[in-house]
Amino acid sequence: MLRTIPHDGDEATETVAVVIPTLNEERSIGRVIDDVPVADLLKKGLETAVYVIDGRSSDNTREIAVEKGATIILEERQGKGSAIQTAFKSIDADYAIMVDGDDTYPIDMATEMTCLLKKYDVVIGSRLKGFIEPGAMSRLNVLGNTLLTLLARALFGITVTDVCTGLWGYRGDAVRRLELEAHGFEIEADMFSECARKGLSIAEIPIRYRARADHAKLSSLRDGLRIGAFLCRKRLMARMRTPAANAQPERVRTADGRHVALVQRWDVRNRQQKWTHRPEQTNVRPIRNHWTEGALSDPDTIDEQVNVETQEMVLSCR
Ligand SMILES: Nc1nc2c(ncn2[C@@H]2O[C@H](COP(=O)(O)OP(=O)(O)OP(=O)(O)O)[C@@H](O)[C@H]2O)c(=O)[nH]1
Ligand SMILES: [Mg+2]
Repeated sequence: MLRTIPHDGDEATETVAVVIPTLNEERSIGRVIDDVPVADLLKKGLETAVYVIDGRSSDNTREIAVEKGATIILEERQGKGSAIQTAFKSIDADYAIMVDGDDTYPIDMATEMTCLLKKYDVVIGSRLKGFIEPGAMSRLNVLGNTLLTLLARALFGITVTDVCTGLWGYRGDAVRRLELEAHGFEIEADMFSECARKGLSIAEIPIRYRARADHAKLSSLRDGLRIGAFLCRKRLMARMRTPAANAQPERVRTADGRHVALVQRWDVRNRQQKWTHRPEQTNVRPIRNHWTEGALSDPDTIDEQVNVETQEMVLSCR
């Protein structure tokens, strides 16, 4: 059930779900919920619902979250990834913003993120492109995050600068297309590789990263190695799952509201899964006659492109 934070005035036409995974975050959860820019979002026509996906906290996390107007979803299974999977299956909103509950990420940037989500499927808040406050991230973690990001880029061919960030924004359609499997701290690597596999367009905004008031649940070395191994496994599995020549067409809505039938194709050169329309099943005609490499991050060419060699038409699925 969707429970929205009360507001006065402006009319909302779309919805945004703010998703916060928590495990014993009583020291910070109140501030995170307070910082959700409900009024600003409403001015942009967005009604906000805050969901706290709690993994059996033994402190007052849930009580505080309820007091602040959030909806609690209890996740019995362990791990941040389990919480995110449950949230993404339960919510049905036009946009979803995922943010950690330890008050280290600027959730007040949600409005800016939803603006970008009008053009992109996914927005990532990048700490490494932004500013890391003193004491917020150890040198080991800076190194680990940088190495994991370079690995993700090399494996999936998409340029992002902070693959492990805890601040992500999604269009609702994009959330429904993710096939997530990670239960622990590999969830961001899973989200990233799914975005790559599904050919979703990704934008980044630089963010300020704050220090945690409490101790972290993540273990730098153990979880870092797990995340690296997860990225490699996902890449290998993606290779084995291709090409999907006999895949069933899927009906999706493009940015301008049309419905088109798409089938999966494997784009060997870019090592990514693309979505290719079947001309006989749609009335969509190519609007461009060139292939733009790296176009995943270009808002002006993202909607429809044609590979002149194969005559495949690639659409972003919004
Ligand atoms: N539901 C649920 N949430 C969790 C679990 N483990 C961690 N979280 C939440 O996931 C978010 C990220 O966890 P952190 O411990 O901050 O991990 P991190 O941000 O990667 O590590 P730091 O940079 O050291 O803070 C926080 O809001 C946690 O409360 C879990 O088992 N279940
Ligand atoms: Mg944290």
